[in-house]
Amino acid sequence: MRLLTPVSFALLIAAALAAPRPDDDSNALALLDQLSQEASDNALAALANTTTKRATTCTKSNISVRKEWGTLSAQERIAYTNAVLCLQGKAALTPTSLIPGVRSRYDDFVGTHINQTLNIHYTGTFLAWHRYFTWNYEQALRNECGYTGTQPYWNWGLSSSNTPASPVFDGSATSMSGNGEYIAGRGPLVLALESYPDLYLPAGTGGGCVTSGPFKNMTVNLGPVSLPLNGGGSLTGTGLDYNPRCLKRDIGTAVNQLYANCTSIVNLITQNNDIWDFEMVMQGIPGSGSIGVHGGGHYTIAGDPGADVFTSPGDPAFYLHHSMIDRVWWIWQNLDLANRQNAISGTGTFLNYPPSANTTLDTVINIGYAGGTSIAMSELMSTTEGPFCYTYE
Ligand SMILES: *[C@@H]1O[C@H](CO)[C@@H](O)[C@H](O)[C@H]1NC(C)=O
Ligand SMILES: *[C@@H]1O[C@H](CO)[C@@H](O)[C@H](O)[C@H]1NC(C)=O
Ligand SMILES: *[C@@H]1O[C@H](CO)[C@@H](O)[C@H](O)[C@H]1NC(C)=O
Ligand SMILES: *[C@@H]1O[C@H](CO)[C@@H](O)[C@H](O)[C@H]1NC(C)=O
Ligand SMILES: *[C@@H]1O[C@H](CO)[C@@H](O)[C@H](O)[C@H]1NC(C)=O
Ligand SMILES: *[C@@H]1O[C@H](CO)[C@@H](O)[C@H](O)[C@H]1NC(C)=O
Ligand SMILES: [Cu+2]
Repeated sequence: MRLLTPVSFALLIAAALAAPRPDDDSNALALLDQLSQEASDNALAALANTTTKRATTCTKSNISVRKEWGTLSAQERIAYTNAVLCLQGKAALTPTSLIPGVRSRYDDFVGTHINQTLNIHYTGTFLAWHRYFTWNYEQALRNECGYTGTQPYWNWGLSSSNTPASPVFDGSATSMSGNGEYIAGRGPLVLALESYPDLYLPAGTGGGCVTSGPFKNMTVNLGPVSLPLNGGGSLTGTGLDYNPRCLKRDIGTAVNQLYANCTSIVNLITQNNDIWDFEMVMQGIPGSGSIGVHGGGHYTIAGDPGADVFTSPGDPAFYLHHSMIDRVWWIWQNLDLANRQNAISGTGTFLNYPPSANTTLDTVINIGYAGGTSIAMSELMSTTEGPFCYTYE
């Protein structure tokens, strides 16, 4: 038997005191596991099917498996955060003549996301672009920082009854760092989207600089570009200028529970047969009052840059969140590969404003200096074809 340290004992008490998971959400957690298992079985069957499989070097014996943060050993988690710190210490590839504020290889990813924000959210490329972006980040950790693991994900449903106690955010040495310092008297986050009513989200229990865990000394260099009202921080022109500041978070259980619980994940997967419905419900249909699981994860982290749609990859937790977004898409696709593998809907601009051409399998995307090459959507639809060779557990 392992002895509990005072810290883990305190966390156990905190977890026990937290609101218990409602029974229906426990059922949804079991259902989500089941859907994921079915998706995994189908993905591996498709990989073994020589009739349909494209020529690729990905095989069942060398496919890599992405795992939930809480299932990784302490050593594996620390190897991951060490690799992220390594990336933050390496020189940027982006010329400062293009993005003056970049100071690290890590910032290449943040800068690219800022630069392309209005062409990669509420667009036909949203899911595939972020799949490619997150994969290239994983590759950079592996190829440039000696990381030998895979990109972990944060299953939001596991933390929805007590987010700050989650192994992702508990502030321990094996977490992705904890909450920001508590700042009293803040109002709700106000999300404003032109011509739609404002959306109010309950403030979290932080608001200030992150004070614990591997990223407590981290400096955020780029952005912010567009923080919600009460989001903390201030604008610096384009967001591409050098603006060093601490990493702020405003983690709270309320947003996690309202928008990214197990039931919301299962409903998203099972109640949306059409790709348009699936990706809109996932991101929150404007005017519906919902921010979807995508917004749910982002605004659970919140803070600066977490609550800024443009600069959000400036918080390292972004990549665990987007790996889960990718996993949910992967589950949805693999439950009906024949109809969903290559399903695309949407255009090249945010909510089609200004109007632009429909995204198709031939649409080419890029992730700038973050890495990779320009690549067609058709290469990004399967996690075992094109550049990819991974699955989820
Ligand atoms: C391979 O895919 C084809 C076409 O979808 C299907 O008819 C066949 O049953 C699959 N084979 C196996 C072994 O699953
Ligand atoms: C997987 O293994 C095959 C041989 O079984 C090899 O040809 C291929 O390069 C490997 N692919 C990856 C992505 O490691
Ligand atoms: C933060 O920086 C201080 C001073 O450089 C250092 O002593 C400390 O170990 C660092 N903490 C972490 C978690 O990196
Ligand atoms: C779970 O999420 C759904 C939809 O996102 C929401 O309607 C429901 O109220 C949430 N459950 C709890 C306990 O907040
Ligand atoms: C773009 O997609 C919409 C929705 O699927 C469709 O109605 C429209 O005809 C498409 N436009 C073109 C030019 O293909
Ligand atoms: C920003 O995006 C534009 C195209 O939208 C591209 O031409 C430019 O190279 C990008 N800049 C960087 C630094 O990626
Ligand atoms: Cu994004």
